Amino acid sequence: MTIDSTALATLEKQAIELPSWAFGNSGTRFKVFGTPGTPRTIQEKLSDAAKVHELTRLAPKVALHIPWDKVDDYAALRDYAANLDVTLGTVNSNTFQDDIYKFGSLTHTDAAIRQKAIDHHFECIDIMSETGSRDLKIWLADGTNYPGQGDIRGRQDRLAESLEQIYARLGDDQRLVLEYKFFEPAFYHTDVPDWGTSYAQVSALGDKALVCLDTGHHAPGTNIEFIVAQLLRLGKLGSFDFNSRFYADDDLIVGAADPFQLFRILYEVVRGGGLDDDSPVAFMLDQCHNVEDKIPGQIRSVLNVQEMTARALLVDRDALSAAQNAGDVLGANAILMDAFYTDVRSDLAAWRESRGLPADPMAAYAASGYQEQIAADRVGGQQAGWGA
Ligand code: PSV
Ligand code: MN
Ligand code: MN
Repeated sequence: MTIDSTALATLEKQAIELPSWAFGNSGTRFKVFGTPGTPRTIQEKLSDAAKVHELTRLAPKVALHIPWDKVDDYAALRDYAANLDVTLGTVNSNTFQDDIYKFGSLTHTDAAIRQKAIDHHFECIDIMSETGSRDLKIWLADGTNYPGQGDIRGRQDRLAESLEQIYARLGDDQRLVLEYKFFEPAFYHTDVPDWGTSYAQVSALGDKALVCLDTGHHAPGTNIEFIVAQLLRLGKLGSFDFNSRFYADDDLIVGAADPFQLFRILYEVVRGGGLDDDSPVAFMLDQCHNVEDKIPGQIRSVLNVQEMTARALLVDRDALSAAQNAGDVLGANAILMDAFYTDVRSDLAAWRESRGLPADPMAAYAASGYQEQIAADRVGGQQAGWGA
């Protein structure tokens, strides 16, 4: 099986947004290991992200997290990014690290605290207007640890009211994506635990509100591709946070833990029109690199998405639906598996070369001298997030 020209045209347009925080040092609650060359500023994070894009042409946008990436002049940051041939993407809000949000943010019982959280989102929307970003991504740590601790129903109602105010502030070309996560940091209940809750909340808001699906935010065994198919069918899949997991919200390199799952997800994306020109779906990474180098970690990630997209595009959909309609269980399964088992790496390498890109972006990065340069230039790099 080879990748045909229609598939190559789709692959050529593929864009995967990188998270600024992936370039900072991160770790577990046990230890954050430092890495030579870690960026000290958002400008340095942008230049690292631009390197990933330069070598792959897959990563033209960088997502910001506020306040981690706060600056005085966002118009200047926008220009800075443009000079590096990248643009500023999704703005992620953050109501999970301040003491006042200990018992919730948009769901809090105290109207003054809810207002503070709403104001933070207003600030994010103002930033989006300056950076030219389309999407506001909201992930809430809100939830409880013990049965009875909070009024689950009341919290939903307050969430809906808070989101309504944030939604009303969006510009015509701006959107809100609501991310769900089944647990953590709250362990008994989370206020937006699943796609159904996110869907119910964003549906009440309007067309500019959609669901964000983070692949690491489901219970083990969840059929994520089914959720993808359903949200695409409903026109409410706004974005992906791609990463992979073995156990909880591991934030490992996408496609590392279960390449087949990534293939199945991307097949449903293709099937549901998620790669079409008018698709509402934004593709983002939400990863942290605890022990591996960050820039090659991001290069590996976007290449994994590209490879699995290429394999998903190889599925012979006519033959598949014929087999499905004929009740040919094993035939249909074989058609899907044939595409999954096709190694597209050498075809993609040749295609990259034909476009003036390195055949092997990982090797090209290692040979570029960039890592040595940043290690020498940057002293005292940042932690992802909290140290930023
Ligand atoms: C929460 O686990 C999450 O996936 C959200 O997207 C946050 O904004 C992100 O991680 C960064 O910590
Ligand atoms: Mn996420
Ligand atoms: Mn997460």
